[in-house]
Amino acid sequence: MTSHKLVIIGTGFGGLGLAARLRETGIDDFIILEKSDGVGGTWRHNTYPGAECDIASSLYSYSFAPNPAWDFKWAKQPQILDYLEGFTKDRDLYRHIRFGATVTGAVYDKGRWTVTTAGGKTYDCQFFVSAVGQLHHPSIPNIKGKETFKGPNFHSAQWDHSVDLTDKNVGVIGVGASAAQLIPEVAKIAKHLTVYQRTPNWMINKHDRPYSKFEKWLAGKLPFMAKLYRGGLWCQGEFFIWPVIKGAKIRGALVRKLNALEIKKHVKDPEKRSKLTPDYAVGAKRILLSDKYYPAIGRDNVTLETQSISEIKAGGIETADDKFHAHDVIVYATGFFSNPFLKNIDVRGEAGRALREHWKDGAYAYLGVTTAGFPNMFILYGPNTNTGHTSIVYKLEAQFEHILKLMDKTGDGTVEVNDPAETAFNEEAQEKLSKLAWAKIDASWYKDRERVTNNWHGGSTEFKRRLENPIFDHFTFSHPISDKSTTA
Ligand code: N01
Repeated sequence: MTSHKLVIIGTGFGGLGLAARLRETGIDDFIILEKSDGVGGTWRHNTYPGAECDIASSLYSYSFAPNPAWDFKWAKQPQILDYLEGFTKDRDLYRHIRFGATVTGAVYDKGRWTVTTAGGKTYDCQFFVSAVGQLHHPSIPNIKGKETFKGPNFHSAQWDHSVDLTDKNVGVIGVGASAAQLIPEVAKIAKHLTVYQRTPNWMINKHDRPYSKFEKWLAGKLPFMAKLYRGGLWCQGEFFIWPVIKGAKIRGALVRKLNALEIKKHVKDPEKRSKLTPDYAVGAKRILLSDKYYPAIGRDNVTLETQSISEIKAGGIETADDKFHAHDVIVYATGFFSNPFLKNIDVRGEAGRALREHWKDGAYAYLGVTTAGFPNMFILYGPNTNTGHTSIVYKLEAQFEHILKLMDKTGDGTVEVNDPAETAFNEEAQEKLSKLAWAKIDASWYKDRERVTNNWHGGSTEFKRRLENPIFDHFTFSHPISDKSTTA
């Protein structure tokens, strides 16, 4: 067993960014446990055709590591992975990472955490940080007969690149953000593509384009211009999409109008058009951005099937109207287990309390980062920190500063959020969330049963302000030498 100041799980944007900030503040005694064989997290695993970001890359990147070389406004997955790999190298983080280390448990006892991996290795640390993200475990629905299908079948996040879809009959189940990116690519080469849609999405144009050489030069030579541009992208999310989620009537109507115009422009078949139009509040599910989805659905070789799937058979899919759709390949674009958080990791806090028991009615945490009963544990991109309108990387940076400030105040001791402060925060968050579009739909990956467990209740300015200015009175700091506690 080795001992460290921190053990972090995960090398996505969260784990790598915190690691870089730790080093900048002079903390070098940490390791990052990564179950994969390389860095990047979701940007390593999601390699499906068409994978790219749906938040513009100048904003979906670290403010302290701008990249003037983005080829497109919304970078493609390989370039985002390159960015993260380059960042890891530039910041000399590789020596901190232990690859092939799947964390299975973490136990707190008397001011220290013991973190265990599937290989049986243990690591002792003062601070335990989860940076495993919210969209990590692919979800394949338990559809009757799915194991009987004879052809290749895989999840969008586990794309089998050995399978050539050219001239094949393909079925894609799901129409979320991943499906919206992969369907146009599959439609181009498949003989026939059947898209199984349960709930349509509100979708608007991305207006993607490559950056010119001059723009890249400008971003590299005049960082001030690049910052201004980043600020402009941030404003679009904050002042156009966020009000829609809050229920702004005119902006909501504009999204509906833009959506209807795009469907009309690209889809000639009236039946397909009506199937594509959502009947729920704009913003209740993620508003998707795509220039390519409706043109793909409008193609003659694409069927939009809205009958529910009753059974998967050896040669294809049967729908509730007893129709059989023959398929050579089935793709599950069916999303992720966003709940429970920290799935498959047995986390035990004070007195052996299990995190999964603590969160049995749905995950919550004070400002999304700390939870009572689990001292010296920090969660990056934890409960109620997601967003439907801006960059997660922007929000992660505020979480890094929150953690660094708490660590600084803690010194060699322990820090734990006070239960009343956490309860008050959760009540405030749930009260505000109940008025937003996300609460106005029965199910989405943002929710665990009735509660919106994944998303933040306000704008990102408020998030940044609250996270970066921790109220120390909301925490109990214990100091090992005097063994005295300071509380509010
Ligand atoms: O997953 P989803 P995703 N039968 O949960 C359907 C991020 N992301 O991987 O809506 C039939 O959104 C399900 O139907 P319904 C982004 O934050 C980012 O696409 O539940 N269908 C839905 O259509 C995004 O929000 C990027 O009725 C079934 C689909 O599967 C998040 O990841 C790119 C079904 C799942 O959609 C998740 O997106 C991609 C069943 N039994 C993703 N079960 C970026 O660009 C599920 N479905 C940054």
